[in-house]
Amino acid sequence: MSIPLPPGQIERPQFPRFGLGKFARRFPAEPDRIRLQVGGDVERKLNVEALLQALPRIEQQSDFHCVTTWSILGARWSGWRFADFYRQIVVAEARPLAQAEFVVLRGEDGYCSCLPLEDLLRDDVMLADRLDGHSLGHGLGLEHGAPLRLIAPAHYGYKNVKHLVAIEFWRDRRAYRFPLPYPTFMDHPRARVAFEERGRLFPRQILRYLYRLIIPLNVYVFAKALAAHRRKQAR
Ligand SMILES: Nc1nc2c(c(=O)[nH]1)N[C@H]1C(S)=C(S)[C@@H](COP(=O)(O)O)O[C@H]1N2
Ligand SMILES: [Mo]
Repeated sequence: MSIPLPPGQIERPQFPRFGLGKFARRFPAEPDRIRLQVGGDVERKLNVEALLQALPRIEQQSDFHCVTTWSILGARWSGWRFADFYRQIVVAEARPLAQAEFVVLRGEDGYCSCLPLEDLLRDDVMLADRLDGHSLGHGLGLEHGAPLRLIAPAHYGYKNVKHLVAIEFWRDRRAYRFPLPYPTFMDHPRARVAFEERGRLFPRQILRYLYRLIIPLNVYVFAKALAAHRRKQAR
């Protein structure tokens, strides 16, 4: 049985390390150790790694769609459901202010993205610390976001922040800008795959075409940076 891919997507057999070029050479200092801060418009800012470990673990198989048009089918993630994290840790312990529903997610490499809280509370959104069946050992691996990443399968890859270190709940968008020097048209507020919300301003057909061209170079740059990092670590 083959399920049709979302509009404009093409299946890719191997899961590449990918992202914005600026972040290709940045790696987490301690890829085995989760450190996650909850902040923003909350009554109490908290480090939540111990609380996270106490939540029920879940596993899920889901497809992953990069805005540049490559898709990986059936990746097996494990970790914690975002909704459990939100209700049992954020609401109970950090206590967000009323309407603090604009969520900013930050990676240790300086990358960040945002999503409305409503989108993050879907059943298939998770904080993943493992990707199995991909010969990566136990963790996510440096390429796929160790020690912790967001998985939001209904949204393009660029909302699925890797190397997560902070999640902030804000009442407005002021605290957020898509990482410089990248233009904000690249960042759709929701970026839903099913609606092909690739970006802003430009027609999706144009973005499909332009983004597709950059895949090979991007995959190369990210793989090369990882190899260099591994050589440095081995010395
Ligand atoms: N911290 C961080 N998260 C990131 C990125 C990044 O550069 N840094 N790139 C995003 C993009 S554009 C994609 S497609 C996915 C790629 O995830 P992968 O490297 O596991 O394929 O990560 C997203 N999350
Ligand atoms: Mo992407």
